[in-house]
Amino acid sequence: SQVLKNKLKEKIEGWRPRTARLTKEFGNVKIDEVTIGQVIGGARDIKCLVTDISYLDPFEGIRFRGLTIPEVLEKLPKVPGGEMPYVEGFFFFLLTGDIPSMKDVEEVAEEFKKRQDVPQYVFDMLKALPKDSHPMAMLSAAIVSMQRESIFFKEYEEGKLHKNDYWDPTYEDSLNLLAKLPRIASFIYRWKYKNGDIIPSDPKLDWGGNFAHMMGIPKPYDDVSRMYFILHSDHESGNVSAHTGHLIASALSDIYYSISGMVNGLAGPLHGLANQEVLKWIQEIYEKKGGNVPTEEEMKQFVWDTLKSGQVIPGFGHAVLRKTDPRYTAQREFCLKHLPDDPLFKYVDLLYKVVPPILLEQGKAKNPWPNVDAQSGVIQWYYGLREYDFYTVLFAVGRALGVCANIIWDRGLGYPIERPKSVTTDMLEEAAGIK
Ligand code: CMX
Repeated sequence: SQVLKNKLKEKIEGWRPRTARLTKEFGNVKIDEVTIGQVIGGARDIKCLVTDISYLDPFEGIRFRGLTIPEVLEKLPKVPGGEMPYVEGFFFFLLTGDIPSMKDVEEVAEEFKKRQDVPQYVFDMLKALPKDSHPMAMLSAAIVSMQRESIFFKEYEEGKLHKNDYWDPTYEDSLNLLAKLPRIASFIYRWKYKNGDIIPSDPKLDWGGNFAHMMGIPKPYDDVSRMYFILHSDHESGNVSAHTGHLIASALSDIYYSISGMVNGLAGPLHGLANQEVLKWIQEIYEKKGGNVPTEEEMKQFVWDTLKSGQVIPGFGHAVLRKTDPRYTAQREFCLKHLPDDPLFKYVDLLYKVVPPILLEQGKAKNPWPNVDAQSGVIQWYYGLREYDFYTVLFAVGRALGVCANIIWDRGLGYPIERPKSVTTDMLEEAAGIK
């Protein structure tokens, strides 16, 4: 079906004059200035990227195509019998900015189903890796191993592609890759942790539902998966994973190279891996307390001990957000509804109470509030997914939706290769007037 592709074509062509006019007529208009602190400090807050897929307000949190998380969860077509929207419909929405009809959703779901078969060599390659390889390394390797499937790469090599059409094979590559991710991720899980007992795909199911099925986890894990993938999809373009994907793609490397690189960035403990770190950290208290929920005083002591040993409190703080992450809140609401009495949820709830005042008292973190990672592992644990090394793979599958959407639009609008400028320490000292 061409419904999504035709709509996307219309949207991209309609948008191009806006981007072209801004560059041609207003290219010298200043929107920011850069300080020495920002240059040394990881380019924090410098406005130098553009995306229309999502926007992160420091106080309100993320909006996808203008909608808040509660609005997205409410407005998008839901899977019959479930509480959560179709991931397929959400992807349509990310790409076009329009709420899809049920018919649109079904057509995208059909596209994904047609493209879901994973080449055998991917599984062979994964099986050849040592079993103690980190699942994120396995995922990244699986994705890059499929680079030979890239339609963009082939068409570019053949010299057939006009710049205005770059987005088209990028779209095809994205759909081909996204369709396969539930299969690859669940294979890694079952191969690594369930003695290679692989569950075949069920062609009747939607993308999120089929993932839950292939993981071997019963309902309502299908809804947990859909929610998880939607919440983790995009967080504008400056975070490490999205930025890495965009940067690699800006060299016209194809989707397989770009998304594999995106996965590698997400695998760091300050970024996606934090959700695994949260679980590991909570488990430590859990074991110390023999499974009992600690008192508020005990929990405070544990938080201070972690800080005093020079470690960060995983799941708290954010480079942009200055308020509780709405992705945290959405998952908290899910927990309050489905697992209010779960002991780990009680831990997380207690942390929500004790950590922010401590981080404020310590006075270092600019944002003392919890981020998405503080809550997500608890839900996975509750539904039986206890191999927390795997959690960041779930994040990556979700994040691939947003990063693919961004890369398709980058190509559609003809954004150039990215190349910020460096300076030397001498130059900064000169600018500061101390040299
Ligand atoms: N615990 C302890 N210290 C923290 C902290 C936390 N949760 N968050 C920030 N700080 C410290 C920083 O380490 C930094 O200390 P130094 O001055 O000694 O280097 C200081 O506070 C200032 O940092 P910041 O400007 O508030 O935060 P950054 O923008 O540099 O970093 C982040 C943001 C997320 C990396 C940081 O808050 C952190 O390490 N949090 C814990 C890890 C985590 O949860 N990451 C996941 C984020 C969401 C995601 O991407 O998945």
